[in-house]
Amino acid sequence: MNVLLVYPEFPDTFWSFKHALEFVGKRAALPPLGLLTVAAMLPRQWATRLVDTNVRALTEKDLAWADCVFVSAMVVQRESARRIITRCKEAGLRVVAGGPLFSSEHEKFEAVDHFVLNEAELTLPPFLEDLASGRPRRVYSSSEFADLRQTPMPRWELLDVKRYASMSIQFSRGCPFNCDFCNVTALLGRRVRMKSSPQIIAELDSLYALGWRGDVFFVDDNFIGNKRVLKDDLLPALIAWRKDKTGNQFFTEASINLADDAPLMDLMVEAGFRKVFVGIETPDEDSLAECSKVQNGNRDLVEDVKRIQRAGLQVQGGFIVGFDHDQPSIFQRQIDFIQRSGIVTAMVGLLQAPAGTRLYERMKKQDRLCGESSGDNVDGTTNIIPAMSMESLKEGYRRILDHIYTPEHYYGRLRTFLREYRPPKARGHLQFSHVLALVRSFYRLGIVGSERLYYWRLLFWTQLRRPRLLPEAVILAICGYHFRKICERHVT
Ligand code: B12
Repeated sequence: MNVLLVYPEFPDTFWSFKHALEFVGKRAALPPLGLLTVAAMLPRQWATRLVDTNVRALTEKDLAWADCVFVSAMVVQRESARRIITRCKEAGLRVVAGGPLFSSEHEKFEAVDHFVLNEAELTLPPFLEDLASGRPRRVYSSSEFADLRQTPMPRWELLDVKRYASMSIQFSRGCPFNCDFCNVTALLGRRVRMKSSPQIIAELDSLYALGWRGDVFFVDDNFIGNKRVLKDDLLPALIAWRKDKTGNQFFTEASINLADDAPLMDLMVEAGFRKVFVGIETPDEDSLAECSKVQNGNRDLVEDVKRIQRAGLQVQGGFIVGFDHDQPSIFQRQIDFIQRSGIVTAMVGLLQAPAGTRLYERMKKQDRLCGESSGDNVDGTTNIIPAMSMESLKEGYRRILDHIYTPEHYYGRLRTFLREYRPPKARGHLQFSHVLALVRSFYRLGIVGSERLYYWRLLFWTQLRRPRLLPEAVILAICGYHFRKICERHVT
């Protein structure tokens, strides 16, 4: 059996980092880890080939080679997934689909032959058995959650790693918190399930053996979901692993209570973590209570962010407007919060209700759903009829984006961050792509860009005050260019 694993294209969004990737000469930010993991669960005698359409086109030759196609996608890839499925069916191929898009809304994809939903560790084996006996069903799903200690090592060798800005690895699934707009607890549960440290070390060894020295994203829903295991087991193992290595910096996602645990932050930094994405959502206490984001309530969130930055971790933040409790002042409050916190990579979105979430059920009951969620909450759309008028919401949202990404405020925030951030002393690993990015940024941002004045001021300021942070300053200036491009395009 020849199996073609196909990953649909991401639209041009905040998260695609497409305009920043041009600077480093890469095609995609991250690889399709779900498909790489599924590939490792297929019978050994099957031939597998991966086409990540974010990196290269799906060709007629690929289709002619294949007997069967496995497609994976998130909701945000819906349209590209549809086009790929149609093409594969026209080529007479059997199509098997899995991943978060299909687990959330498989009934909308009539052309697919088999849905292998939820976690493949549980649903793929029965599908493969039935296929072998010639009686495969159309839908395989499970309400159980998998034991990640049984998850095989992803087959990274199927990738052309040079085309990616970062690699990804997964230590745990699930999140102990229960924010009502988030898909994670619906898809993956509240119990944090973990791989063992030896599994993670073996995965890192395998990436290192492939020659990977760049960033690695721990794609956990909440990396600090089980702090005890991190402190006693995984982080000491990572620290030992890194002793004789160069490169390979880590980043991840975690909840804000990370700021309460200085020893944990120190261990993470020692283990090689440099960035953490935190769902801040809103400075408004009532809105936090509305969405059950209890972990963010009754805290000084700006001070929390600064504590994490001072520990040596750059904070990226997610923000949301459109809660029922949001007053007209929320837009300016978000702007003030973002600017004061020094969160440079601030992803601000409109509240959306993805199918399967508690928010979706609440909105349905109140008859306030208008269509399906686009799957990308930073594209300026929503499927909720907001409490304030849609016009005021969109106008206020536009105002936030117009403010925080303009060169004046973006570069100002960047400096706030550089002042606060205490980077760890660590051996860097200079890559050709970094030199390329620097040279391209000189030209695009420093010569032809409208931000050139701010760019050179930042570089001189950093060289004078925080010379060790020059690489961060350049990378973040490049990200700012991407954010501005997206703003111009997406928000109407
Ligand atoms: C890494 C990640 C990203 C990366 C994407 C990298 C990439 N190339 O895929 C980045 C940071 C870019 C990203 C962005 C976004 N993401 Co994201 N992301 C994740 C995260 C944290 C990990 C994904 C991952 O690698 N998992 C590890 C693999 C092993 O798991 P998996 O892919 O689910 O695969 C398993 C099963 O699903 C199944 N499976 C998967 N594919 C297939 C295919 C077949 C054929 C079969 C049989 C089985 C199968 O088997 C695997 C093993 O069990 C998940 C959360 C999560 N825990 O999965 C959210 C998640 C996928 N993202 C989500 C969202 C909403 C987004 C954003 C839209 C955020 C936003 N702004 O609102 C953006 C959109 C992207 C864009 N460019 O616009 C949602 C998706 C919800 C949905 N129903 O689609 C998730 C589930 C998180 C959440 N909050 O709910 N994301």
